[in-house]
Amino acid sequence: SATATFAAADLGATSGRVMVGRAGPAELALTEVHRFPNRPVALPDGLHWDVLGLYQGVLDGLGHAARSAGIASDGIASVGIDSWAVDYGLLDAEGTLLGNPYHYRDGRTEGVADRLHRALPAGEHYGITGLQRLPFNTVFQLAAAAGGTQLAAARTLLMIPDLLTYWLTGTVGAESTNASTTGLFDARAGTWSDAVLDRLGIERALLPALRHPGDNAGTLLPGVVSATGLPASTPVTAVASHDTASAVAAVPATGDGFAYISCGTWSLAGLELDAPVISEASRAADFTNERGVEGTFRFLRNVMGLWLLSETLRRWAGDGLPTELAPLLEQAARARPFAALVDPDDPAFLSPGDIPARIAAYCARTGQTPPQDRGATVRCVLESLALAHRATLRTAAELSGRDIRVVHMVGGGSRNELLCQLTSDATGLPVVAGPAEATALGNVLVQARSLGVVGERADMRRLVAATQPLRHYRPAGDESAWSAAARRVGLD
Ligand code: LFR
Repeated sequence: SATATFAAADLGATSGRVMVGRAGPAELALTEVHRFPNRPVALPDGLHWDVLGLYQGVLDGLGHAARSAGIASDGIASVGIDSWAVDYGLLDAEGTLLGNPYHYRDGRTEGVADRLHRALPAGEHYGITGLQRLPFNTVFQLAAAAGGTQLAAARTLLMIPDLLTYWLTGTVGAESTNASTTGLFDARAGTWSDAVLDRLGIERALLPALRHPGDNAGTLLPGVVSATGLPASTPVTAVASHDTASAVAAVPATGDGFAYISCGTWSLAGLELDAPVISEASRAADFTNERGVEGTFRFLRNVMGLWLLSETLRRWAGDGLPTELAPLLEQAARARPFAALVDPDDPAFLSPGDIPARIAAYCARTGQTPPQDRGATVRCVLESLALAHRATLRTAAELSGRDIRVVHMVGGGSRNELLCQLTSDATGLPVVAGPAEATALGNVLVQARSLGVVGERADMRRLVAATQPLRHYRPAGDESAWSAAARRVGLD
């Protein structure tokens, strides 16, 4: 089967992009045709996504894709959309969006999980969903909205990629990799959980029928055709619409025994499994069992990730300081090792704000001297992340009974050479870094698979490994120094 051209829209927490991807049995190449900022908006009722702006960005990007594919002459074979998980829009009986979707970092879910677990105990909830307890899981957001007028008027809940798909095609569905992040989904059965819905008094009708990666999600509405110049017959394909699921689909692993860290705003660190691991131990360690392509499970934990760095840079930019990354990373590389360490998953770091001040406060609270300059602050963030990567992968191996022989770092953070080297040093494992655009590649590959131009998961991975530039790191330095550092910050 021949090569084909696809459009992949990938929305991240700080920017969205539309890529044109060429894929075939021996070919895989991406071109970015449009990138636009994703800027959350604080309203009096909380922090929101500008979802109309994002949709417009997708339309503009599809217009660019249509024009660039026109040059390649075979046109766009299909369109796919992925984004972060958990967040949703509500539609009323007429299919109109009710209000602006909330940002998962909005503070209104504080304390909600504890309240909800009085109605449905945490152990029982986890036993069904296998989902790690993050304060912003969809189920907790819905509990925070309970009793409000919007939820009362709502007839349909759509996760962000499903909402954008609905605007493109008019079809309603719930893509399964994203549905598995809601806390309303039965991990083993792979369906919405009637047990959870009943216990929480959530109407079953609110949740659309499931779609799976590769399913057809309709063709373009007339307004979309005129806005983009794409033919009306262009299909939208349900990809692994949870960005992490797409990224893991494109991990260039060529054998077993691999772990992955999808490094972006978050570090999603764990393993791909054929069956979920749902036990008291996995719950205590806060491991999730989210759905991947081909019925796989992503057994992982969310580590706070490069959010700590990007939010630090945002603060420094606000102070008028230079925030070019390369010189800061050079200073960090020269800074004294293990001078100050934090647990990146401390809840203090979750909400937007002055991260350098919160790091200093954490250090003061734990009897450490706070980082004295900006290089030291960046070093503190990256070493702390490497320690969290190490702890998370060790726990994943232990809980699943798997051996890890190699760590694949994918996503934008895989460009950060210092983070990759520190992760290799901390884990004592070889690290393969790249591709940085794993999510968009996974998006394209699932579309290509659906059209039969590439094979199954192992073939997709071989194709990524054969076509994308990768960087290799070997563990260096003194392992015992990392053990001691891990003990110091409680990450052993
Ligand atoms: C990564 C991600 C994570 C999810 C978080 C919030 O972009 O999708 O997998 O836990 O964002 O949705």
